[in-house]
Amino acid sequence: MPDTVVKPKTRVKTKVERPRLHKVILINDDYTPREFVVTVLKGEFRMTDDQAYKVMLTAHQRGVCVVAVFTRDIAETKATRATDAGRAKGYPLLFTTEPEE
Ligand code: TYC
Repeated sequence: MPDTVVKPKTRVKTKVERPRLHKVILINDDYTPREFVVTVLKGEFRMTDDQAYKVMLTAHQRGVCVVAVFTRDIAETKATRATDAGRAKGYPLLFTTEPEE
């Protein structure tokens, strides 16, 4: 009689987690012109005039404002590009990133 063949009952359970999102944060300073901040926000973050103005004003009044959330790579790329746009004009405009809780 042939041996009983026991088939393994192991199942592979694939677990996919959403990538953590990262905030892009606009930091206020005393030198960058308001209008320039608005222009950068519109160009890099595809905001309307209204949205960009509100974000700029919030950073101006409170010190910082969350601009948007993205996956880490995109958040870092956009923050760098937006910061570089200010530096190219000699402004201390600064965008940083931070992981969402
Ligand atoms: N505080 C700047 C000014 O008065 C304007 C400004 C707003 C700069 C927001 C940076 O993130 C900023 N000209």
